Amino acid sequence: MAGGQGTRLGSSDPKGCFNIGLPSNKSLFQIQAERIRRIQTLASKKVDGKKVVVPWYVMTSGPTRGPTEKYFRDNNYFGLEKENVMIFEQGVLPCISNDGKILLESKGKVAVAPDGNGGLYQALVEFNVLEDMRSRGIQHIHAYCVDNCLVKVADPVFIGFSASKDVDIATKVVRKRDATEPVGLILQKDGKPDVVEYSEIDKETAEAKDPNHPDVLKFRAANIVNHYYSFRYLQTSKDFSKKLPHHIAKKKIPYVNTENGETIKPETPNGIKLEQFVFDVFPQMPLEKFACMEVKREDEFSPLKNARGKGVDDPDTSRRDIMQQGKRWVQAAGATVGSDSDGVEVSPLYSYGGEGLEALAGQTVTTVVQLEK
Ligand code: UD2
Repeated sequence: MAGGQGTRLGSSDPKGCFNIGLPSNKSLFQIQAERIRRIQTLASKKVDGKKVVVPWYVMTSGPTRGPTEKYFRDNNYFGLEKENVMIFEQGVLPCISNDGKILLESKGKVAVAPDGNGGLYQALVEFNVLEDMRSRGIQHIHAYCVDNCLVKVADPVFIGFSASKDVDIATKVVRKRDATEPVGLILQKDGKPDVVEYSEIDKETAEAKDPNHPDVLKFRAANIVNHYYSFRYLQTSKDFSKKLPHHIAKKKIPYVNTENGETIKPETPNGIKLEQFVFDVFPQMPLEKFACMEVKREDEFSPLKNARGKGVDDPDTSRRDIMQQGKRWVQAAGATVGSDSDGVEVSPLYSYGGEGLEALAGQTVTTVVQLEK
């Protein structure tokens, strides 16, 4: 899911193109592409060296589609085969004024905005992505948030866990950092799995402690936009893609002054944008067809939400988390890392999850090291 606009990040480029400042200067898209290449290599070893393809479907929105397609072309799909990377586009919804009128962006043009990451399901139908999956015999799909630099793309553990339980939807969660962390919360509501988004939860619910464990939050299963779908379920998208609820976000929306045709850029929110949320399909699931897997934040979740300097969920925390993970991996393989080193960048082409680093045993890694080959 790469249709979000990096407004909070302060960048006009698609988030996947963002360079978080690693020694290699790799962008989020490149890191994810190389993780796919590595997982193809690891899977191939399991089938006597036969070629394995993990196709990559990249959902963009109006503003991000062109720049994303160009970025992939200019970088030769980061070593992936072009025919296995499909870039598609989600839909839009009209922007509405505070008094309930559809806003015009200019004379004759309705102001619209991307329809939220829940627009995924309709986009899969519109762009025949489901047909492509069917033609490839795909049975298991991993959907994830582009801005999480630690994301284990096509994670065999998560997919294997979900397939072994024969569920239709599964979601990865991490322990919520604190009551104010801007994340959705996976919970059970009226006997069904559900998610309450951070923008729609009240303070006391967010702060409530678990009655049996007073030292932890009652609602602590933090959503990290990391979902598994069975193809068996996802192929039914057309049945529900237009039935998802709409969530509102109060926004400053440029609109036309119908007197003189000029576009006005408001200083304060003058209307709402409508968004669908990708997890709003969860309540469709009977509990026995839904699974939730808690994973370690330090190894799986470091979202890029804020501009540099914020100190949380920003480019520096993304870089830090990748370098520290690489350091843990090489130390686990038996290498010594110099105390003055701020970490080790291990290329995904070299290791997907810390495996294959045995050759480093007994070696000393003194500074920032980029293990590429
Ligand atoms: C999302 C989750 C929130 C929590 C948080 C963790 C949803 C609805 N909310 O909140 O529960 O997990 O992330 O980081 O999932 N996107 C699109 N099209 C759109 C809007 C968003 O593709 O129209 C993508 C976006 O590129 C990103 C993901 O969806 O990959 C999450 O979007 P966001 O970062 O705007 O969502 P956020 O942080 O408000």
